[in-house]
Amino acid sequence: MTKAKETEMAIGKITPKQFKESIIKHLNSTFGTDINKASKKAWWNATSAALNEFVYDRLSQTQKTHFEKDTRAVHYFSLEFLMGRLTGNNLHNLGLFETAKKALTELDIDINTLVDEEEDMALGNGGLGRLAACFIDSLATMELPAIGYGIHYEHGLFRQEFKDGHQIERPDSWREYGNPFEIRRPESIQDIPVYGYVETKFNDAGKVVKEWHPGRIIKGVPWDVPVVGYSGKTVNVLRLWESRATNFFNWDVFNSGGYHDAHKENVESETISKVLYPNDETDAGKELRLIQQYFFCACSLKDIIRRYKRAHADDWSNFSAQVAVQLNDTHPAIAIPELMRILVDRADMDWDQAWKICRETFSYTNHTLLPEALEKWSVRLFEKVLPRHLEIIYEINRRFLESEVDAKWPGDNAIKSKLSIIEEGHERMVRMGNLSVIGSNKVNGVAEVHSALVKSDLFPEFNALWTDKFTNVTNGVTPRRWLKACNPALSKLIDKTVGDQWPTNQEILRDLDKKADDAKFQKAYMDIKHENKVALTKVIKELTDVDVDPSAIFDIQIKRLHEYKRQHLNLLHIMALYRRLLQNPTMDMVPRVFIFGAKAAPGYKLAKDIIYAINKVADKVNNDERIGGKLKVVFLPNYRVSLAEKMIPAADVSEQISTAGKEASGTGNMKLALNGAITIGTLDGANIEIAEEVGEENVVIFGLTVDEVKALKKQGYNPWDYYYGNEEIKAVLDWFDTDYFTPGKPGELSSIKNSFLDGGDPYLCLADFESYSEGQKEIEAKYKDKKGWARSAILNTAYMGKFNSDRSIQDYVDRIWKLKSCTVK
Ligand code: 8GP
Repeated sequence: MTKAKETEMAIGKITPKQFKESIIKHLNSTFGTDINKASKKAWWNATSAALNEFVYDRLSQTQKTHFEKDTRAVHYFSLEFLMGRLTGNNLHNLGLFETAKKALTELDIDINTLVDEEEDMALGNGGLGRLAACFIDSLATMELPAIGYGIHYEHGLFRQEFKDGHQIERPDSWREYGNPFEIRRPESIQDIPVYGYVETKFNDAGKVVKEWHPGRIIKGVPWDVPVVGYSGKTVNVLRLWESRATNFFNWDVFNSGGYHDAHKENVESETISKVLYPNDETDAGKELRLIQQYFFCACSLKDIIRRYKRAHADDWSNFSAQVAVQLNDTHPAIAIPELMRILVDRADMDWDQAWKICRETFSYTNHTLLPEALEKWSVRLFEKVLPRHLEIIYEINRRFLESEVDAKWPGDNAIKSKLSIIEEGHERMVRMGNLSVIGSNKVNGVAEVHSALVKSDLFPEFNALWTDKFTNVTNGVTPRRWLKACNPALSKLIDKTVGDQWPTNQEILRDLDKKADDAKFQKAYMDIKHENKVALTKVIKELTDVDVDPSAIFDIQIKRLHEYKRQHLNLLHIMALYRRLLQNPTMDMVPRVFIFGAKAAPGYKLAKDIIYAINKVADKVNNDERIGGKLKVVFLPNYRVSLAEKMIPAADVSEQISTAGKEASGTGNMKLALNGAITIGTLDGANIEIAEEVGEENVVIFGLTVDEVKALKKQGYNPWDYYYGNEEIKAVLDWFDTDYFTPGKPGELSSIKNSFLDGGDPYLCLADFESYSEGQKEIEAKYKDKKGWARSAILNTAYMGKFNSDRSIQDYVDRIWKLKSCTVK
């Protein structure tokens, strides 16, 4: 049976006419309007409600089956889930997209306009959060029992605007007018303690016990977002916790005239789920952040235990056989001492037995090696917010150092202090990375090279202690969202060529290689690329008022703004190209549009300066008639999942130019290559594996390798050598000090030049510049060979099977979770 057929059976047959009737019914009886006066939002709401009829049915079937079969499940703990929009995704996964499209067309509504009504669910910053979203899509698609746990932020990642080229942050109010894809579950509310003190006392049996007297209780209200697997058979949930005050209103205080005081506790409690921290790869280090982490972990563990007890009562012996918890980075590491607290203090379990359960339950994924991202909390703060957890951490640490470390390195205090969860120093700190490794059963990095560096550079002693603990799971992306839904024309061409089974078995795309040299197929493939570029051209015009030519090379860099990702290396090269054009306006050059999308953390000054510089260079270049439109630069504001879905299908070139050793994996690199963009990249993260899979002749690799970066740093890197050694670099850097791009305001861009020179160029942009510039020439030469380019693009689509999130999830299942799929009737 084909997948399409199975889907049809799973959700029951529904005709466009029936779907249309359902939409009208919801318009009338759910939203109190009618087809004559419904707003766009009302149409979208009614369509979502019609769609949800199928979702809820499958959701309860799934939950019933998992309960009856008492399945082992994985619980994905993540502070971030960058879901994007759900309407189109859920329609596709249920096999209802075409049906809905027809139904809406009959109602004179364009489905693409309709789905644009949905705000992105931007409960994440970047790679880590989007990976979590791809993973829960795969888990449901592969019919694996799984729950995502996170925070129901009232405001997701800020909305970015540009004002005179500067980034301005505005609040994101994604659910201001409600959101049809979440269900509040008041029946599963949890009470969470924080602050207070610990009392040591004797219990009736004369044993020393600890009692935590919390200073405050916060209420956790769960919201469930259904996660619809492709084919719609399994619908798992993403459970997100909203914080509320327990004493909703303090009437005593209110009656005595203290209105503000009465509100105070309310406000403080609700602040916890108010807003997502907008930092990507940096540590916020704030009290509220620690409370956020504890709040969602504690709610989730209570929820898991409540569910476990329904089937197993007070028998804990099966707990770790039933429950796997994956810690998405160290952010949820506090779950480890929390489970210990529940087992030892509440369930009265003996320490060793509790510790065994903990270690069997948790696993930890590391997503970055950047030191500024490795979380540490001051002992002082811990003592204030989570006093009992601090004691438990001390005890975990004492036992670990005295038994395991001392057995391996007897008397070696240097190693002990390195592996200790507590960092001694001026301010004593709790190292969440060490806690995560010590309390987990497996630790994984997210691409081969990254996992190797986790072992060799980040945790070498831990690796010596437990070699089997460390493993790799290379990231992946869901082809349902990142090809089928976002690139419908290419998907149809693929369906026609290799059949329609590829969304659940991406290896099938490999068969496209037979068509890579077929002139007719090449034309069809490149025509679609062109149409996607035309569509993006309109978006660019709308967002920036810049006209770009769809026959130019669309060269795209989309990712968070960070020095290590080197958007400023891209900028240096753009300025060099511009300069070459000014010196030689008749220079033979394929017109190129450089397209950026990136948000900078609000407190990251240099990142914001880079955005400003790109915008200023763009203004100048785009309006300079001397260069005859050969070069355009656009920075699209408010980069987010839904904008990525419009940009990726239109990309010719994918910029993956991080300093080698810094980008753990990257996932945008995978989405772009899957949609036929040619990568220009360093040998970093998953780029290395992409090059292996698609073939070195179908990517352009440049720059220093991980080992060369290390060697250069060791030998002493001096950016001034490149400044004085390369006339073009010098000229471009000096340009930043002038007012050429900021008329009347010289020096506005100097911070960028300074970062390269006085700042020491920590990410080696100058060292890699020449090689990058050569790489860009290679891109251009390749592009001129139309047939060769089409072949490479097709082979990129064909050979990306490995980077499918279903494969990643299968690796997690095999190497870490040992989970079995479960068919839902
Ligand atoms: C990112 C990595 O930078 C990226 O290479 C990788 O593909 C992605 O994780 C998924 O594994 N890391 C983060 O987004 C990250 O560390 N963010 C945390 C601070 C929020």
